[in-house]
Amino acid sequence: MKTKDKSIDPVTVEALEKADAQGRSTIWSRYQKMIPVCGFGELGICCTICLMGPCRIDPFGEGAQVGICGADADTIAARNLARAVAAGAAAHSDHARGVVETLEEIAKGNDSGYRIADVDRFEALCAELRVEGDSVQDKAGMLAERLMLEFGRYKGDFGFIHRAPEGQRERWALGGAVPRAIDREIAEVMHRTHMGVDADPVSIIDQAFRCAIGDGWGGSMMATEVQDILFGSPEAIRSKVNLGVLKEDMVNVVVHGHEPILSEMLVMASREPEILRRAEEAGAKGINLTGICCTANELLMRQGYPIAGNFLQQELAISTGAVDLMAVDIQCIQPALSEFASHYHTRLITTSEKAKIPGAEHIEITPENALVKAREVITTAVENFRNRVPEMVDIPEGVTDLVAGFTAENTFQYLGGRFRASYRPLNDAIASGRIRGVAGVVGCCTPKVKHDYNHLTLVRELIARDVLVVQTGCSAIACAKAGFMRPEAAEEYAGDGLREVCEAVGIPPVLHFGSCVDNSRILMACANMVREGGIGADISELPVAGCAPEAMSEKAASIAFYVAASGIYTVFHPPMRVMGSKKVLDYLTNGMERKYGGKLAFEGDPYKIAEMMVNHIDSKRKAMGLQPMMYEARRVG
Ligand code: MSK
Repeated sequence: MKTKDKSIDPVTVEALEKADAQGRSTIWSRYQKMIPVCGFGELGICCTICLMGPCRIDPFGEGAQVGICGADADTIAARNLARAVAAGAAAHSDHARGVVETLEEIAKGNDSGYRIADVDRFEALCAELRVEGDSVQDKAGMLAERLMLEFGRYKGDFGFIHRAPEGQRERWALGGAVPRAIDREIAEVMHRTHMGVDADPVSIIDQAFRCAIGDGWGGSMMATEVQDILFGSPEAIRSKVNLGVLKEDMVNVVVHGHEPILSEMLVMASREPEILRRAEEAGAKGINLTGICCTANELLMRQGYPIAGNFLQQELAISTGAVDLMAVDIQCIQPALSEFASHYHTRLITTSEKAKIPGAEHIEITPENALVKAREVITTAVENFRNRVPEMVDIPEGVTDLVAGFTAENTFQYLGGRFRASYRPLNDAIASGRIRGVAGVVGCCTPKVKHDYNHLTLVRELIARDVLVVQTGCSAIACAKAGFMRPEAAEEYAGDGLREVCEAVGIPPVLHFGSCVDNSRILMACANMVREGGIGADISELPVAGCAPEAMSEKAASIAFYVAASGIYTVFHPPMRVMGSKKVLDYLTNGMERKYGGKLAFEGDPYKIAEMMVNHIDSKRKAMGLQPMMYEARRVG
């Protein structure tokens, strides 16, 4: 495959051509070596769960139709998928646990460097969860304890489930899908899928839905809430994106992973006069902090720090020869980074006890020592600036402007203004046919799909048809690079109705809602639209749809599961590994709708995905008797 066919982003193509010419191993070259991928694994009908196998089912019906224990293709595919969902839910929820531990540190009164940045949000959450106390410190301790309960509670109401519309809660209660506790549902997926336990594919998949709901309305929502409390609730903010944000004359520190616990402390350390003085002494004009993946999204949303790239660009950032240090925490960090960095002067530092990489240095950051260790990390970067090899420095020029920082809470302020700060303007615009509906386009990028292509094509098609798009994760970074998150994008790409709304209030037609855990913001936006009334009495009645068109991680599977189980039609690509099981495929794409109000679909062509999502949105508009659309869709291209 030619390099230009691997990514739609010219900046990525330029950097990749250089890396290829230098003979570097990249995620694309490793993927090529893996082709053809194992067909049994791809169809989900290879079982490695017990030690009798591995077993695989012959999809052509000639060889084995059951494994050694008698599990058939349906049981095997269901078990494999349920385990993937549980792993994704575990990742999000363990992230949340780390954030709550940081809140606990504030309660102890230790000089950790952390503080409560959004007191209003903190007080509101305390009131919502009926946490009382004499002082902020007191309350912080009790709030942390109250939230920790959600991981292992054995009675009482779960998490933030009370925030979901009543209709959805009733569906979950009827279907036995209300989570009992975050960790319990993850553990139960693992138990049920152990050899010789649950063999009914629908029963297994339903447990995976309960586990995923525990992520969306539990772990992920908790992570978002507490991060906003600790680091500040985002507000609309301008910044820049793509590899060109790296600076030749500055110390470049790239943060990568997911937890703002690390990056926020690096921000503090990088602003300290003594460290800045040392940078100057080393010959640098300052410290340039930027990021990859969702840590970057967190820094962007709250502080406006620029983003160097999304998941597939992590090695390419190092290939510029200008990254003095890459600090990684958890999730989406390719182990290949350590071999890749060995060809450059870049210091690769792992910082989480949970994520070590052979060949990388380890500086462990905990809530107790965060600021001290963050200083050590930044100082290491400053010292390493001296080791730059000028002839190896080659930073591609492209950068794009963007506006980020939208949330379920502030979106209505931007849409309605100070005097009409409610979801009413959004609901009215939808009801009157100015805006068709809302789509969440989220998730990763993968070498299986031309980098960023599905994200950009789908989002361009949607906004041309007056669908307001909200985004998180690497999908948000992809569309920011393409310029969809500039207010001018409304004029350039949006249909007339959406353009009018965006131009009236000065927002882009594509709103950046944050990192992967911030998909909980999208759930809350849907709940708020229902609460405002007039366009659906339940999330499943709203003219909304979701999509992860270049999914890669198990977290994406968990997100798709909780979004669909919350009543939202959700398209996913590459397909989940269930194509070898008619029963599981049929349940996910059809049968589950009766129980949850939403369902999944698998499709890889972004034009077809757009058609499917728009058709779904239109069917919901029709069912609610909303006005016909005011304008014809804009022609794309
Ligand atoms: S970082 S989970 S590649 S969105 Fe959240 Fe990007 Fe997917 Fe990781």
